[in-house]
Amino acid sequence: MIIKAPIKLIGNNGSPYTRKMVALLRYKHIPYKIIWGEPDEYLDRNNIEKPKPVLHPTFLFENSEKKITAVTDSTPIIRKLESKFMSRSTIPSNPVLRFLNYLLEDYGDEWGTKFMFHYRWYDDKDIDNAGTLLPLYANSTLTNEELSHKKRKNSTTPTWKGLGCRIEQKNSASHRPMFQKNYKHIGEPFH
Ligand SMILES: N[C@@H](CCC(=O)N[C@@H](CS)C(=O)NCC(=O)O)C(=O)O
Repeated sequence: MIIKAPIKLIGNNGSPYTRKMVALLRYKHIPYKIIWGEPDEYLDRNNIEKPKPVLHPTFLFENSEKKITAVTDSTPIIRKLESKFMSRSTIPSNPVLRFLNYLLEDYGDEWGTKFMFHYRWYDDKDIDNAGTLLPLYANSTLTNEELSHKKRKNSTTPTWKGLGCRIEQKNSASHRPMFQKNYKHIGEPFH
């Protein structure tokens, strides 16, 4: 994999992982070019083989034959970027701190987002808000029909199944107390 600046990625402003990676690129002063939109649609339009699964953000690197390769999953991508762009490191050199850093990152990635997605997709007013904002973040020139179609798709498709927070939870509210309790619990140290 050839990693060279400017780093190209496709993402959405409402995606926490996109925000995480843009923050990292900015912190490390790595030049980047972000394509705001749906990675799926961009890859189709440009005949680029899709990673499995396609996620926000999707990075576009080159392989050894200079072919564009779409790559996802922020944690290993951060480690790849660190090996190429060493200044302003985000990975502690001390092995104990490095482990804690990895643990916190993994907790944030795998669990912090569960609360966020739960609150985003649980109540009708939140579904309506996120269902409207997310497609418009990706493309602010959508027609009303296109926006309605995307909103319908968002509120009926269990998009978040890989993240353990599905739209069907609306019908089975069993996880809600756990999300609320844990959300308050992790917020406590910051109050
Ligand atoms: N482990 C991945 C997770 C990325 C992820 O789940 N992104 C969400 C949006 S924030 C996503 O693309 N979900 C599926 C979808 O939108 O279709 C990472 O760290 O990059």
